[in-house]
Amino acid sequence: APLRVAVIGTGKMGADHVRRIEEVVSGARVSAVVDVDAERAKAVAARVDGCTAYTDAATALAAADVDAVLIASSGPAHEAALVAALERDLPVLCEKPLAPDSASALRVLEAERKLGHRRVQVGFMRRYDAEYMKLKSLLETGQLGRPLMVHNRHRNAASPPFFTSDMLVSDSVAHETDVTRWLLGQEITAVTVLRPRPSANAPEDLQDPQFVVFETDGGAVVDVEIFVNCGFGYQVQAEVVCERGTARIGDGHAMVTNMAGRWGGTISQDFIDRFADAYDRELQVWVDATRRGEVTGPSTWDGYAAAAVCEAGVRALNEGGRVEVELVERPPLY
Ligand code: NAD
Ligand code: ISE
Repeated sequence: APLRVAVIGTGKMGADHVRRIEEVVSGARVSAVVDVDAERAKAVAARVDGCTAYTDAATALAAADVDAVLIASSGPAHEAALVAALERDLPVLCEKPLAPDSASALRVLEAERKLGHRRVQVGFMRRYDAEYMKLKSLLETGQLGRPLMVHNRHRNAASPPFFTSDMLVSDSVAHETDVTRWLLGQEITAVTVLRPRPSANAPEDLQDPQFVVFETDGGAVVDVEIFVNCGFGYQVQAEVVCERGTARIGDGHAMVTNMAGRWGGTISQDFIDRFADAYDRELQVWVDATRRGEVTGPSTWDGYAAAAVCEAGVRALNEGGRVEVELVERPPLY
């Protein structure tokens, strides 16, 4: 029987994940949707056969026809939904960030540790992007030697109205914290944030762009250009510089056209388009693992580590200088 999923949060990501489960992923269907905005939940439920709309997550998770949970509400709402799901021992796919701060992430970690087995996968979907997967495989062969540096560029066409300077780090660079830890297999130990003079095209008072530097416990140095009002499109690039060579992804040259004395191509305009395949693969892998009774992918530990790095990053942004990352001891469960 298909996995019956409750989707919590039916905004931009939640609604897209409902469509994905119904139309793309095999072995699952959406049996419940939850949103504090009742009308929004009802509108999404109306598009799916046998789907009930709720306004309260705990009520939905108590329903008899819910086997698993996908959390796509706003970051600050994640902890309550995660704890409610863990109390019922339900498998969870939780959109990034796991939690908005490290204390909140630690409470989730503690709830899962008490349960005694992993139940949570965090939605760091870049691990399922074909280009990032290729890059990771190449690094694992060892052909390039030891990674010394990573250069990342993370550009959004425009930031949403609620975006703050802190969110460039906590919401956007959150992805590069996970990419760094996953690609290098190292923890991030310190963060520094430089603040170029803001773009005239950024909303007033938004520190955009920013230049973030990570140091790792393996001695690597990683930089991230985060620019969320670049205007021209959505671009995510990564170049790993190793002892014997370099590898770069994200140039987006799927098709190059030649016309009228020029060559060129198009640029994605948002993450829904750029990472469509990654989200599809992420959900299919989650559904398949869940049906086998397994938990794979980015863990609660990965979500906690990202939260701790982002917290240090926000401090570095606001206080200046280099801020060290303090992690608790890694529990044996992870
Ligand atoms: P959104 O604002 O469009 O949607 C969030 C929805 O959650 C809203 O409909 C809101 O009413 C609802 N909500 C808020 N609190 C709730 C609660 N307590 N219970 C139920 N519903 C609640 O935001 P979004 O862009 O869809 O982002 C949702 C999540 O996805 C965030 O965690 C965000 O960081 C993440 N996200 C991930 C990616 C990615 O690339 N992986 C991209 C964008 C957003
Ligand atoms: C958003 O929440 C995401 O997760 C996107 O992947 C990222 O590019 C964007 O900057 C974030 O705000």
